[in-house]
Amino acid sequence: MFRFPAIVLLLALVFKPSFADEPRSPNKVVDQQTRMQWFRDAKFGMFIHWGAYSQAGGEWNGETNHHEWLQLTAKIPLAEYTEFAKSFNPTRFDADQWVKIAKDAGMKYLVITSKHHDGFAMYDSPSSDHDIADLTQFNRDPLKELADACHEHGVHFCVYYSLGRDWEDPDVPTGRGDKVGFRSNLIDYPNESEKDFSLYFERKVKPQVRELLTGYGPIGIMWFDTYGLITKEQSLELKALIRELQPECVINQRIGHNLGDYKVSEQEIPADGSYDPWESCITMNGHWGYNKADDNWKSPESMVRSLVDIVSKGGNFLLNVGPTGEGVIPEPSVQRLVAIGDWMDVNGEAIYGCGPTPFGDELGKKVKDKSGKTRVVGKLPWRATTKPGKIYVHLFEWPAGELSLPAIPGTIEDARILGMDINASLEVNSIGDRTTIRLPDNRPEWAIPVICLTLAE
Ligand code: H79
Repeated sequence: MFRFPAIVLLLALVFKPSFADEPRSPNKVVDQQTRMQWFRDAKFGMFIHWGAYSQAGGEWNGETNHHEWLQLTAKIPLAEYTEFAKSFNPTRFDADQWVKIAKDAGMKYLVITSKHHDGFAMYDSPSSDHDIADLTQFNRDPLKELADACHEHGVHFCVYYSLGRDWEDPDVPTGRGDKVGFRSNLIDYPNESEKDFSLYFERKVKPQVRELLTGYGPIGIMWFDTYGLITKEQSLELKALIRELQPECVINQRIGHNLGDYKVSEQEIPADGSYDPWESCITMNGHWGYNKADDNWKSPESMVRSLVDIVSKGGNFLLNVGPTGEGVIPEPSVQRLVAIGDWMDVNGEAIYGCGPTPFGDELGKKVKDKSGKTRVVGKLPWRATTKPGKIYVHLFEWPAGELSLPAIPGTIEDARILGMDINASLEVNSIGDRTTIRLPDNRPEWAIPVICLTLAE
């Protein structure tokens, strides 16, 4: 684990004056900052989409493009889906191994689907019989095992919960206007107008959120998805319940009505980091849940580039794996995580606990094309992250001869490449308002080398 106690202290000093003149209750501000601190420093987490649907590997009646939405996309009636769920028996599931894979990749938190849109709970839920304990012969609680393994290995254990969709419960209306019912189980519960969200909220959501926050030790994040038709009062009530049970627990924005602690971006990286704090969740291939036909894997290099891009914009990267119905993280995912971990071993200090770029021009500019669509033009092939006294420049391409940077906020005392010979200080020159750094002819053999600039006090 990378730890930076001195930096945390410095940051606290740096931030203090800006909070001092804000008209908020001091206790509340400290609480929020304390709650978010580990999340801000962590930067990199593992998302796990795993449920009864994983058994199918995306295949149903000859179609191979299904995923965690299997029940809906393959139009499976609840009784049939429930029968199918009964055969879920992930005998090869090994929580310690999963946590080790995440940790070795440099991930500091793990978010597992406790209940996806199918409404099937992946833990022993006292308030529902639509769960792994009641339906299957798998006589274990995977969430308990993962929570214990995470807590033992110092990884923040977090849970995903599908809030506004549940295809088992009869009272979950979805959509508005011409989209009424568009994500509902209309096979078993065709009458949308009879559905009463508050019945589902009281019967299933509140009890299950309580169970998750009382039975599994500290929960790092309650990661809600698709808040759907929840009212503001209900979101507030849910938030109060979480704050009461675990005041330290972070809540993502999908609790609804902008009441969460941070914003989520799904399958995309925003052009800049204009909101704060935030997280991008992204798949390694084209699916969240296991799809055995999907070989469209992203390269480790492109995923490291995403991580760097996100951190340079002040965000976190939540990278997904979709384990099989047997409980195995697919080998292509494991291989990629190992490669990302190798990069993190050398360059982690330029990621963990880092702030966003001190520059900004490298992110490009937003322009609207003729059809009114926004595009980003003029992006440069590098990103920057910061810590007090340091600027890290991550090179997506190796420039010939020298790297030219915009004006540096400070004087550079030393420049070197992380992971290279400790004595190999690089030559720095200031020309006008630009700074150039002379690079060695032989680039490091790994992708995305990082130049660490140390600034004079
Ligand atoms: O859990 C994952 C998704 O199942 C869930 N959120 C992430 C984290 C999600 N629920 N709704 N949505 C995402 C938004 C809808 C996405 C869609 Fe699609 C993309 C609808 C059509 C294209 C997914 C892919 C469903 C059909 C194809």
